[in-house]
Amino acid sequence: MRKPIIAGNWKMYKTATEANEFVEKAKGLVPNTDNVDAVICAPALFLNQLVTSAQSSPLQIGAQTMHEENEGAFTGEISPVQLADLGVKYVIIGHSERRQYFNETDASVNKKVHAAFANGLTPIMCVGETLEERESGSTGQIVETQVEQGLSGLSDQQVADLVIAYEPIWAIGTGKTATAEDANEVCGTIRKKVAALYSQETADKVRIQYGGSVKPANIEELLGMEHIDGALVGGASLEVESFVKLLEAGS
Ligand code: G2H
Repeated sequence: MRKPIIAGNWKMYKTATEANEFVEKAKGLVPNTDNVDAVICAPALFLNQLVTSAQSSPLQIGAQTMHEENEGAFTGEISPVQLADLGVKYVIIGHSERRQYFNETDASVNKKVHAAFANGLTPIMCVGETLEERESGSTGQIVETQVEQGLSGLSDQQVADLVIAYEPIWAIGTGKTATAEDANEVCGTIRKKVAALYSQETADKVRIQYGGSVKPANIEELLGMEHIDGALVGGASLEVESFVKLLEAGS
């Protein structure tokens, strides 16, 4: 059985003080995480303090992006070596906002996924279609291509350990959610693609999250679907109470 993973993606929200308050408050409220992985992907500035403050809690800390090189003259960037050294466990790779505003491509996503594994980080690799692509009926093809190119060159074991987040771009921060059935269908397409590229055994192990306006009101239905193993959550992960409700639904 795949263990659900609920990951908050704070994007560019919160100050250092607010981030600390969140973790302190969450410590007493986060449910037993034997049955669900609870992750907060925070702005890079707070990762150091959050890894320390979350140590005595079930929360695990993730980054929202990283560079693919271990070091170098890349002003403003953060390397996988630096993240791993801090004790960060997860890193979101290729979020649609990175693809849209920072020119990330399937090729750069692939390099970053390899770099994450090389440094002991678990990548949360994001894929998803635009509204135009959905309306033209090419969702399956778009997502399959993103999966194939993003995973290129990875071993079976790495793919089994990976987390894939299916985030339809039209559902991000818009309040529009894909129906649970639609989300499950695309997550099923992703799993089938992994089975074709690797093996059914590997496809049965990879965890696939849904992301895009997930909230306490819709999480249970989404998690009840065969191919949905968790959620990548933006807005509804910013308040402790709401994040805890999401975890409770997953545990
Ligand atoms: C999609 C999601 C988090 P939200 O970007 O990755 O954000 O839940 O606010 O739609």
